[in-house]
Amino acid sequence: MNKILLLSSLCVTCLYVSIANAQENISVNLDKLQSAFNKIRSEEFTKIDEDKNGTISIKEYQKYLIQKTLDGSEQSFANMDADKNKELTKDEYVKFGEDTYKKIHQMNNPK
Ligand SMILES: [Ca+2]
Ligand SMILES: [Ca+2]
Repeated sequence: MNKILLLSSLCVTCLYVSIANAQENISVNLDKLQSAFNKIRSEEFTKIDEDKNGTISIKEYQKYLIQKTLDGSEQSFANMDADKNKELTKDEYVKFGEDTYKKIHQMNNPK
């Protein structure tokens, strides 16, 4: 009986240690993620600040967003253009919406 109790308490201790290690790892990974994100934002700021005066004007910000939107539109257009003929048919356009909806639904309802 004592052996069972000792074994049980060892298992519980192992479980607590595992959880503590997992939480520490998550915390470390979040710190790394935050650090990487800050680096990206900092580099992005430097890119947006075209005249290099240390601040972003509304014009600089709008120009950056327009370019980013244009770049993104090329990628989303290519994703929708199933036969890659540089034209979207109504079917391609509608089907892409259906496929996207199905993917989102599957992600939110994993089996
Ligand atoms: Ca500026
Ligand atoms: Ca097409």
